[in-house]
Amino acid sequence: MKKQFPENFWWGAATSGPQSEGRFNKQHASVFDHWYEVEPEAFYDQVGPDTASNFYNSFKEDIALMKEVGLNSVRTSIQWSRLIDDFETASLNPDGVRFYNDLIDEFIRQGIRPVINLHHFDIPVALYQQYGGWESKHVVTLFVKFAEQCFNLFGDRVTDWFTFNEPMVVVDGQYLYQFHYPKLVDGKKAVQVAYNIQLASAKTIQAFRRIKQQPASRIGIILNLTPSYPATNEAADLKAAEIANLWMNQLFMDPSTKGTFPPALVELLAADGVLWDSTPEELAIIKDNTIDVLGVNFYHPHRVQQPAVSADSLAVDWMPSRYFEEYHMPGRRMNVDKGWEIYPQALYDIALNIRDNYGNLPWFVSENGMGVSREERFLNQAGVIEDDYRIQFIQEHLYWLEKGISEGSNCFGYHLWTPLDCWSWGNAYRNRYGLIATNIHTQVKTIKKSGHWFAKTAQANQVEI
Ligand code: BGP
Repeated sequence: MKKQFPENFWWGAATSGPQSEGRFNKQHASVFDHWYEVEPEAFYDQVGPDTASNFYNSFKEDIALMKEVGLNSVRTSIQWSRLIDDFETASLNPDGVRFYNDLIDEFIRQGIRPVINLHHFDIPVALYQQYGGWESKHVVTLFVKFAEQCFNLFGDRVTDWFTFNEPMVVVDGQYLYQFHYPKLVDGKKAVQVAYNIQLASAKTIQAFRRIKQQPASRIGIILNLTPSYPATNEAADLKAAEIANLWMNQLFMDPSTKGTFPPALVELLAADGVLWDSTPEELAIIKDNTIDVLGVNFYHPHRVQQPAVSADSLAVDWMPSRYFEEYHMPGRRMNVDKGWEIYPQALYDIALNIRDNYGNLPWFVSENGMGVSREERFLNQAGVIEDDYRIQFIQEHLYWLEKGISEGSNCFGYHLWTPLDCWSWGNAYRNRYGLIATNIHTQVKTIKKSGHWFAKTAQANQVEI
C-alpha cells in the first residue's frame, strides 16, 4: 500500500543546540552544563554535553549527511548561553554570532530549510542562580531581548521560528517529578513557571511581529502532546483523563492557539490555591499573540485512571498527579528500551483534534522517534546498522498521519527525532534515535538503514507500507 503526501511536504528531522553542538569556546553555561559539572553521576555512563555530536566543529559534513538521508528541513535551536554575552543587555558573543550565521548559511547552501527554536530546556544557569529562572518575570523580559537579537540577526534567512520546545518538560522535570536540575518538588512554583513561559512565548511572538524581516515568516511553539486515554469508561476514569488532558496538553495548547487558558484548569488550580500570579495586561498580551503554526512532538500516549488515593486525603504539596495516575494497559506495545508505549494511531487522534478543536491551524510533527540502546547489536557486515524497527515505527506513524491529512487535517510536515544520534539529557547516549549513527569516541558518522530508507521515502513523497 502506498500513501502519498501533500506537495512541498517537510521531510525532515529535529535536534537541538545543547544536544548536538558541544561546548564552543567555553562561554556561559546552561543549566545542563552546570548540572553535569556538579552531578556527573546523574548522566548515563557519566557522559555530559561537552562534546555531544561535535556539531559545532563538524556541521558542514553533518549537514551533507542530512542531505544524503533526504532531509529538506531541519530544526535546531540557538543556545541563549552561547549567543549572548551579557543577559541583562543581550549584548552579543561574537563567536556565537559567527557560528549561528555560518550554520544557517550552510543549511541554505545545501538546500535544507533551517527551522529555528529558541529554548530547548537550556536556560543559562546564571539566570537560574540569580533569579530562579522561569520563576521570575524578569527572566521573561530577558528572554524576549535574546529572541529579538535572533530575529534581527537571522530573520533575513530564517522564515520558520519557534519560541519553546516542550515547555511542559521544564515544568515537570524541574519542578514536579525531579528529572531535570534542580529537581525541585514545588507545585506552586511549577504552576507559576508554566504561566511565565506562556507569557514569554506570547511576548516573543509580539516582538517577532514587530520586527520580522520577511512577510512570509511565521512563528509558533512546539508542544509535546500526549493524548490521555481513560482506562475504562467509568466516570472516575473519564474525569482523570479529562484533567490529565487539561494539564498535559491544554495548559499550553489553548493559550498558544486561542489566547486563553482552559477555564476548567484555571478553576481547579484556583480551588487548590496554586493559581499563578497574573495581571490583566499580561493576559491581554497572551490573548493577542497566538501562534501562526504549531509543532507537535509525539512519542507515546498516556493511559490514565483515577488515582488510588483520593485527592482530598493528600496533605503533601500540590501535584497534578493527585487527579490521575498511569494505567498499565495489559498487552500494550512497548519500546522496552525507553519504556514508552508505541501507539501510532494517537497521531491520527491528534490530527483530528487540531482539525476539529483548534481551527485546523497549520501544524507539523516536530518530533517523533524511537530510542533504542546498544544499536551496534544490529550492525551488518558492511558496517551499517540494520534498524528495521525504526523503519517500521516511522512507517506506522506516517500511515496514521496521512490518514489524518486525507481527512482534512492541515499538517505540512514530519520531522523525525533526530538526524544524527545526539546527546540526551539524563539518558546521554544510552538510547539512539538517529538516521545516522554517531560513534561518540571517534565521532565517525555512518548512515543507518533507516537513513537510506528515509531518503527514498522523502524523494518519492510517499510511504510504502
Ligand atoms: C523530547 C525532547 C528531545 C529528545 C527526545 C527524546 O522530549 O524534546 O530533546 O531528547 O525527547 O527523549 P530522550 O532523549 O530522553 O530519550
